[in-house]
Formats: sequence, C-alpha cells, structure tokens
Amino acid sequence: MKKLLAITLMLAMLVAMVGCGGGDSDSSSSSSNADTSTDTSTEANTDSSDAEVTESEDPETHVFMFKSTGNLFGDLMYQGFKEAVESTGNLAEYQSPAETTAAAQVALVEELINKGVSSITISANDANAFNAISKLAESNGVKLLSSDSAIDPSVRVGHTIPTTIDGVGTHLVYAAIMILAEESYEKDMDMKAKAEEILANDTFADDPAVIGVLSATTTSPVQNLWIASMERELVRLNEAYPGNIADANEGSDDSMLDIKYGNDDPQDSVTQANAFISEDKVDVIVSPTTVGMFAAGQQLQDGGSEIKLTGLGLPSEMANFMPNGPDDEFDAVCPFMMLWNVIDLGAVSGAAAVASVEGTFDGSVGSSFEYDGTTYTAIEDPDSDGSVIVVGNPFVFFQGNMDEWGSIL
Ligand code: RAM
Repeated sequence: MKKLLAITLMLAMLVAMVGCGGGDSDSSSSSSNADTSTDTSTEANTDSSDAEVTESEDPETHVFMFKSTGNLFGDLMYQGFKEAVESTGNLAEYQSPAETTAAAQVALVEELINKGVSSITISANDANAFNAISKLAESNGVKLLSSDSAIDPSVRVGHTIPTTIDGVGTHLVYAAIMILAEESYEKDMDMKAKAEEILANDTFADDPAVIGVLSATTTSPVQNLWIASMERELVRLNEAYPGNIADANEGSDDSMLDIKYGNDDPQDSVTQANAFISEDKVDVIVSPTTVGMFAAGQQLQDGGSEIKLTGLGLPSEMANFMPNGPDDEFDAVCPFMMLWNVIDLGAVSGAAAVASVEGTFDGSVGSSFEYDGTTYTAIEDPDSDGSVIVVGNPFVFFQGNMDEWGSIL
C-alpha cells in the first residue's frame, strides 16, 4: 500500500511539474540536442566529434545496445547515453542488431568484446541469454550492464530502470479502466483512487471490461514484468470489486488479459493490432511498448475501431492518435498514456557504465555514482535478486502536455 501511495504521489508530482512547464530541467537541456533519426546501421557508430568533453588521454569505448535497430525509443536512450559518456571524455557507440532476438544481440556482444570495447549496456530481448557470453566479457575485462530490459543479475554490474515495475504495471491498469469509463485524466490526480471508484460504482457490471495487451516479444524481460504486475493488480481489483472486469481467457489460462506479441517489429505489431480488431473481443488495448502503441494507434484509427488504446508511448509518435483539444478526449483512439524521460534513462545508464569501468561503481546495493549533480544509488531490485537504479518518475501524457513533449520525446 505504501509503495502504491508513493507511486501515486510521484505521478502527481510529476504531472504537476509537467503542467508547470516542462518536466524536469534535464529534459529541456537534453532536448536541445534531440536527434530522433533512426540509425538502422549495425556498423560501429562512434560519433563523438560534437561533444563537449573533458580531456581524457586514453578514452574508453562504451557501447549502448538496444533490442533492435529502427526503434525511436532506443535512439532517444542513446542520445542521453552518448551525452553522458562523452561528457567524461570517453567514446560512445550505438550497436543494435537488425532483428529483435537475444541470439542476434549475443552475436554482436561477442564481436564487441573481441574488438576491445570497455563496457556494453544492453536493453535485452531475453534476460538469461547473456550468461554464457558473460564469461568472455569477464575474461576480457568488459563490463556488462543493462537498462530498460534487464540481463540476469549474476552477469550485470548494474541495471537502470525508469521507475518501479509495479508503478508502471498498476498504472497501466488504472489508465485502461479510466479510459473505458470515460473519466478524464487530470493533472495531479490519484489514478488508483479514480479506478477503484469506477469499479466500486459497478460501472462495468452490465458489460464487464475485456482488456487486451499488445506486447513486444514473448521473452522480453521488462514487458513480461510489467504484464505480470498488471495481472496481479487485476486479480486484486477483481476480488475487491467482482463482476466489472472480464477474464479474457475464461477457462483457458491464468491470465485475465488477452495478450498478443508484436515482437517490437512494426509489421508484426500491425498484424497483431489487426487481429484484435477482427476478433472484436477486447474493449481496450494496453501496449507496454512504443512500437506496439504506434502500430495499434494507426490500425485502430484507420479502421475506425471502437477499441480504445493506452500504454507506453512516445508523444512524437502518438500525437495523431491523441486528443488535440479539450472537447474530443474520448473521440481520440488514445485519450492518455504514460512514459518517462527516455533521454534521461539513457544518460544515467551511460554514467553508470563509465563509473563501472572507472571502478567507482560496482552495482552492489548502496554503491552509487553521480550524473549531472544527482547521486544515483543502487537499491535492492524487488523483481530479481540483484540491484537496480531507479532513475525517475513516470509521466502521464494527456491533452494538457502533449504539445510540450512532442518535440522532445
Ligand atoms: C519499446 C521497448 C522498450 C520499452 C518501451 C516502452 O520501445 O520495447 O523496452 O521500455 O517501448
């Protein structure tokens, strides 16, 4: 309960900040450098020429590896990663495989270790796939870290996440409930309390809500954790307010959610979004991936579907499917959604990588490093037996702040 309250407060504080003109100060400074182009190359991309650097006689090379190329979320993370690494006089590289598979990531990690890089920070397609290659990394003195989507705690120095898993998972459920009840998101509001009020009023008793999920790959660590958190919260809400939320898989499995996987691939995500439309079973799709959000937004809008959408989306990609003015909030496919400052997440990951190679941060609980005047300290990871660094607050993107964020994220 305490944790949920804390998260609600974080959300409220955050939205207050966004409402007051621009999230945290880092976002505006980061935005001046925004490079949202999708670099789909798997070739080395060491672009440090324009950086403001402190002199380093023997620069180390720090690699950021996203799940695959062509994902704006990964590009934005690298924008922050590069800024942080280069501010220390070191070199940054962006290396991701073309395919969203762990095998392709592992092959690239092996190449990079043999090339002699100093650290590799991975957003993983599968948590356990890096265990074998970690031996080679260790013997070559290459530090492995993760961010966004974790590698196994036994093989990583550190893991950075934007906000707690439950903070994201539970609020995705509350957003879906509020949207189905056509309850507006308002700055500073307590979404949990609003969702519970909706259910306590038996709002869906005559037509229980059916919730779908359009996820990334079946093995994607972070999406699977968020989905598990959503499932736990749905079970709790269903026990407290029975008869409002339908079991989308009655009799066939444990989850109340109808889950489809778009593999963080634009075309596969379009196919799965269209499957939701043609099956016509769910009332709302929650997509915990920016790729799924964009694909579902397009298909639901183009198909004139009545299925609603929320999840984790980038404002620049979702603007066409979100409200433009105060009167049409629930005419829009996606009335509101969540995310965080992706650039900051990348920057803190970059600072963690540099500190781990310098030997000042070892990832143990209590160990810390600094970035941009803030100290980040590893805490126990509630979702694994390792440690984690929590970077900041989630944001709710709604009609009150989309204009402001569309040019940043
Ligand atoms: C996608 C990725 C990433 C996730 C975001 C929200 O781009 O799948 O893992 O954190 O969406």
